[in-house]
Amino acid sequence: MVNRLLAVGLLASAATLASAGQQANQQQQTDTETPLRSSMQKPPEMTLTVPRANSPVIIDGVNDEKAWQQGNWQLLNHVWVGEKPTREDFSGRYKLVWQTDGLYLLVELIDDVLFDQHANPLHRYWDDDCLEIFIDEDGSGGEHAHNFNAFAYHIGLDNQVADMGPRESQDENNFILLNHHVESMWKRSVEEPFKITWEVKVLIFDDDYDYLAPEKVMPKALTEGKKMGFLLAYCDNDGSKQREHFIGSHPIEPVNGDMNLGYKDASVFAEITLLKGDTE
Ligand SMILES: [Ca+2]
Ligand SMILES: [Ca+2]
Ligand SMILES: [Ca+2]
Ligand SMILES: [Ca+2]
Repeated sequence: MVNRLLAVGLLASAATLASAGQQANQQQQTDTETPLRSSMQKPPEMTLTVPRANSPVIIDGVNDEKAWQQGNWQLLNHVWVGEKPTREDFSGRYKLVWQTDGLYLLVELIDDVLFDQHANPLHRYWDDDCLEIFIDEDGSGGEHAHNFNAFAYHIGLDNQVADMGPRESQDENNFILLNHHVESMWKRSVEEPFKITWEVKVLIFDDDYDYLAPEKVMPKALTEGKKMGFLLAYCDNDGSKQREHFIGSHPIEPVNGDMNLGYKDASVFAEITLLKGDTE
């Protein structure tokens, strides 16, 4: 920009220079404002587009639907807690598609040991193997530990779904089950026994969700162009007291060395944008 202005200055009269300077100034304002508005200040690595499924998805742990040929695989490879696992210990990838009635997720992962040390689905669910899906319906970001500004759905190996609820909720730690928000099924492979195919349908609820009167709250209908906050992660434990790895879909900027922020701060979520179906 400076070089361009210098070149313009050498060639132009004083009056033309003043005019060019005003134009450059206006251009600069436009350049800085437009990307902020369209991407909600998320850098490219924190954004993802999601195609509309062109055919139905059956949640059965089998990825044979045509819809799963849409979109691109995304890696689950950002270490938030613990050491980087070997490929055999944990590796994973995922795809997203959407329909009016919800967000659909296909996860393929390898985990060498499935471990469910706490039978109670509300007791230290993050220290058992679990798939974790973070949703912020309006992409607002912000604190969400004890409110429904955003959700952190922990899907246990028994397919039950736990999250932190409001401070007055039933459990002393305010943990609640939100099983009706998520339909989920996973299956292991005969050919590759440590490989798991996990299919999930997530109903999208906004911050008006009322856990005391769930039958009164309808999930949101999804529409083209909608933007939401999203992260995916896997808590891998193969037999330890606490989870050994927490591996996420996107990088998280550490605060005092801590990257385990998704369960309480939706501002660290990535941004997904719902698009029309593939145009092939
Ligand atoms: Ca299926
Ligand atoms: Ca493992
Ligand atoms: Ca929100
Ligand atoms: Ca495991």
